[in-house]
Amino acid sequence: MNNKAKILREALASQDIVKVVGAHDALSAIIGEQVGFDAIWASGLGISATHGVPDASILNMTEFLEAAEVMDKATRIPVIADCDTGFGEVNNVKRMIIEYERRGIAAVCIEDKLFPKRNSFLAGGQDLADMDEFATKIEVAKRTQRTEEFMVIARLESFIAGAGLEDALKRARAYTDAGADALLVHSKAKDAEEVFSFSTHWNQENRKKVPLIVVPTTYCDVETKELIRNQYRMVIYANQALRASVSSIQHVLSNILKSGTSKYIEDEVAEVKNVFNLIGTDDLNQTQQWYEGRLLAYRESGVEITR
Ligand code: SPV
Ligand code: MG
Repeated sequence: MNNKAKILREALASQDIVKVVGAHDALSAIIGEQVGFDAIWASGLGISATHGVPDASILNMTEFLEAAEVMDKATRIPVIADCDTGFGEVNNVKRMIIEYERRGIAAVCIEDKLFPKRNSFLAGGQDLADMDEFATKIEVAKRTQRTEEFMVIARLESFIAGAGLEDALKRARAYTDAGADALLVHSKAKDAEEVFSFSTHWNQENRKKVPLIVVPTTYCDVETKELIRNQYRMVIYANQALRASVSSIQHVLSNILKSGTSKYIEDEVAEVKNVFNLIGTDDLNQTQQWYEGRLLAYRESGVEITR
């Protein structure tokens, strides 16, 4: 059984909307969990950025998987892995599913663009994958998974590529028929009209009702209650943690150099104690204390530790 996938499915079944935060490393995932998000999005952009490379299929599957696993191990909430286009063709998707599922990742998301993909917000055109080829990737993914709970999310890039609502709906039908457990409807519009037009049309169709997911980056003024009203069941704040750390580090470091002291930014940065708490230092100390007490007890009783 995949416990975290079960948790994710239960959240989808019981909550109005599942709130997911994009993370780029273990620490951002820990903070996301601490402030109350339901799940982690192991962001392709975030992981690429922490490696200092563009979000353009530069890192390989193993590098993305390791980063997602680090986030998973550091938290108790489910991790949804951004797997770009599935790292290649159908046999790459097959291996991807085996590896991600084995490491306890709750869900993977693949997008219907061509390899090598480019980040959806980059200027210039985007090349969509052939619909039937992508549907077959989804089908092979679902046939490959070993646990019932593991989820495969199909990401629709029709709006990103400028292909429009009809294309998005047609692809959504093909991908859900192929077994997709959820649909991520991506958009880089300035408002949520596009993604809302999709959900309105999609929900009018008498089809399998898979959960719909949004990533409100460019239409950042949309509110959770509007997403719920428009039948979205999961929201991913994909890159706000990454952008927050970039702007904060830029501000703090340049201030230190400019002013020749770190005193002006001292009140703005987290205390070291706060960092210690986030990375489980209390637990480490407790284990050490327990160990020392135990050792003393053995020594005083004269019994040798044999186990
Ligand atoms: C990511 O976080 O890598 C995503 C979401 O795929 S976005 O960059 O917003 O397209
Ligand atoms: Mg991505």
